[in-house]
Amino acid sequence: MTDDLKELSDTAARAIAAADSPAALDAVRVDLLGKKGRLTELMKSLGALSADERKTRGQSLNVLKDQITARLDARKAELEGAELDRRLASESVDVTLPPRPERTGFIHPISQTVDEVVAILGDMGFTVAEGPDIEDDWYNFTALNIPPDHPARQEHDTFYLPGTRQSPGGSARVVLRTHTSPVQIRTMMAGKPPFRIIVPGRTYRCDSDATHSPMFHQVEGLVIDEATHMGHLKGCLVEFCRAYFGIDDLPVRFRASYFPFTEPSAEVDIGCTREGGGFRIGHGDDWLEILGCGMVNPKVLENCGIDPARYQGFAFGMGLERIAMLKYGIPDLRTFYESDLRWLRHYGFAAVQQPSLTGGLNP
Ligand code: 2NL
Repeated sequence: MTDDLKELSDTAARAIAAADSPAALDAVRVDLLGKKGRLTELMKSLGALSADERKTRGQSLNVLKDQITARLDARKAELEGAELDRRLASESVDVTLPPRPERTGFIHPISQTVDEVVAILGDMGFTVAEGPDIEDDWYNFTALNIPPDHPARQEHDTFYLPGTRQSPGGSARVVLRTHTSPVQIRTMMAGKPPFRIIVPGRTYRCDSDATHSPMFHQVEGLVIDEATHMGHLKGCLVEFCRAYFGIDDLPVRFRASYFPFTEPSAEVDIGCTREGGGFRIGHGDDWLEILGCGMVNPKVLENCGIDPARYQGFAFGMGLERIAMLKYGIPDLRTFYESDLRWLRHYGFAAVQQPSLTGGLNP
């Protein structure tokens, strides 16, 4: 290679190494190999040479061109790699960042309420159990000691689906569950005591007006063990009410009641003051009913194959819409199912923080 070509090779190498961006490198390429590039011009001047000179110089120019092209390619790959590293570093997704104010998703108050109830009762040792919405009348009524002529069993009150199926009591009619209790029946039949479960879920009744929806939600709880007594029921539910409403000294009273599946049975009221058309929860001379409970009827245990001489326990049930409306001041039951985004933005919850006793039920 002649001196002038060696010099061009060196300048080219320096210019390529000095190019610090793909654009700068492209400018170097054009300056060397473009239509009017320095190497291109040298190629053009070959025509003026003798055949012999043209051959040797032509070979040298081709070697130089290959060398420059290789250097350009290598530098290009280097710059692109660095550029990619820069982008990966600056554009990486930080999954721990809190959501921006423009977040659009909200947790529905029913889901929030389920999460809160699960956080409180989960802390006491309950686990969540689930079961089918489509049941039969043995699991939904018979096993629960609800007599054959009970009004709740009438077509008028319960959604019956076509057909029958085989169930532990023989042939049974297919129904949409009217409470979540059949899940507790299934849990007791499938396992061995002790049981400590809560069952949140959808329930269905033929009822539709300002305060009743044909589909609504319940959460029920069940504790079965060898020495479980009414003191446990009271302690558990007083603690639950106070934690759920966030009022340490919330007045709670147990009022005798009747359910076929519990004996004795009670309804639980919390203290409130009525003022104007509404009320304030926490103190005062009035009471507001919020749940039903009782000691599980021995007949129910027997129906599930559990020896009532050895095991006993308590159960409770409440409407999720009702306790959500009371806590969050939602005035109309029907709005829960209208899927109105303005309503959800108003009553919904941020989709970040799960309710917990330590982190807060509704942070
Ligand atoms: C209410 C009252 C209640 C139960 C539900 C239950 C379940 C089994 C056995 C015994 Cl498997 N009891 N559940 C007990 C008492 C009350 O619900 O007012 N619910 C909205």
